[in-house]
Amino acid sequence: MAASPRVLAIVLAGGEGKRLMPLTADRAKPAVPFGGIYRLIDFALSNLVNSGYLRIVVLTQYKSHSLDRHVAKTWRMSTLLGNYVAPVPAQQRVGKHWYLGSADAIYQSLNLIDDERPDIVVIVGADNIYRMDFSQMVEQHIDAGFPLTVAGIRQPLSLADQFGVIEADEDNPHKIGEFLEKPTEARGLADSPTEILASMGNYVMDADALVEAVTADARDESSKHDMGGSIVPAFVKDGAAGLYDFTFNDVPGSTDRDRNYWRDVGTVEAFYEANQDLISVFPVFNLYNEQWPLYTGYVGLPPAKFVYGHRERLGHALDSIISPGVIISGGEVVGSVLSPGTRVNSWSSVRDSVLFDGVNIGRNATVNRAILDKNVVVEPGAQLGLDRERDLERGFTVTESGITVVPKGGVVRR
Ligand code: ADQ
Repeated sequence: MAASPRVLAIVLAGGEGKRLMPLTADRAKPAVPFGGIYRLIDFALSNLVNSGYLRIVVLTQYKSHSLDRHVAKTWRMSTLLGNYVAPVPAQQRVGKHWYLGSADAIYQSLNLIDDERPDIVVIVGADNIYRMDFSQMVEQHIDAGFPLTVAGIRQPLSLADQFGVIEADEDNPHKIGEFLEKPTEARGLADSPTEILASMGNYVMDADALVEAVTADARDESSKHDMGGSIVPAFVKDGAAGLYDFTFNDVPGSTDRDRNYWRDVGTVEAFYEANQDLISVFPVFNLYNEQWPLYTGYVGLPPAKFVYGHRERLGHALDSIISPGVIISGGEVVGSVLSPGTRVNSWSSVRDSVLFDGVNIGRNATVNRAILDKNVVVEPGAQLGLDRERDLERGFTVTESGITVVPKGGVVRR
């Protein structure tokens, strides 16, 4: 292989995100807003770009309108040097069906690999929050010599059924010995019985091996046609899968606290927790690392504004992230993430919550441990997140740990 291989990146962005409902009722999971100004996909794309990989195709599928618009608007690059971030909708090139799974999505888009003729393909999911230098993984991939390399990270044993669970080869730490996709039962690691080694859903592959594997998989009618469920197990069975330990990934500017932070935000609970991770005083995920910037769309809004309000309740926000275009007028915001254009009016209180774009909190309203989707209106005097039964009766989703979710455009009445 050439000293400096030609790399194509594929971002798998077609997942339905059922467990993130109702936040995915109207948008693809990678387009879900996160951390005020970002969308989930911005993290994967920022990592690729910062790693120096500037030829990127984004495979989209379900409810992809807002995702396509975001990618096209935010991530358009000068094509002068042959670089691009291109959203590619389900092609139906090889049959009248949508993508069956992530391996089928790649199979249906093989023309992109034909066009680009890469040596190596970096395949990443679009729903995780982290910083990672993929070039370090590519380096190990080339050195170790396996046609497929899977990135692994330690995760709690209790989450084993949500991940591909990896066991390293006994003699070679850079090789996968066993792999089970979302097993109902798993055993902990020898040196840490409460943890497993989980696949991060990021793969580096030799391009020819990828083409061969997804083509063979497409012919196999018993296959689930996804990377974790079909392609990875096939390589592991042949003793041909490498393992990249994310612990060794070193991103410039990361702190002891946030080095190797990675969250799968597949559920509402995990999504909420990851938002909270941004706002602690010493955040476990640091948005302010300028050596590995996180890019997103410029919203073109004025700066955030805090209005004095009334003597007994000054407009303020503490331990919170406040985006452009927000006006906090005589209301109180604590422990929350506010997206662009939200309004918080007099005598209201917003605590431990995540507000998407354009949310309006009326006077005297109280919002506690809630996620409010785009343009939600909380009427003056209304209460949310204080009485689980009441929130359920009003048709809102309430998670096991008591997070209330109000869907896009919802109205919270008094
Ligand atoms: P999941 O995330 O559950 O597990 P999957 O639903 O296949 O697996 O999603 C993987 C990625 O592919 C996501 O970014 C998703 O949006 C995208 N995707 C899914 N179907 C697609 C399709 N048809 N077209 C385009 N994109 C599609 C995976 C691995 C596990 C691993 C976890 C880590 O299978 O082994 O542990 O990721 O989060």
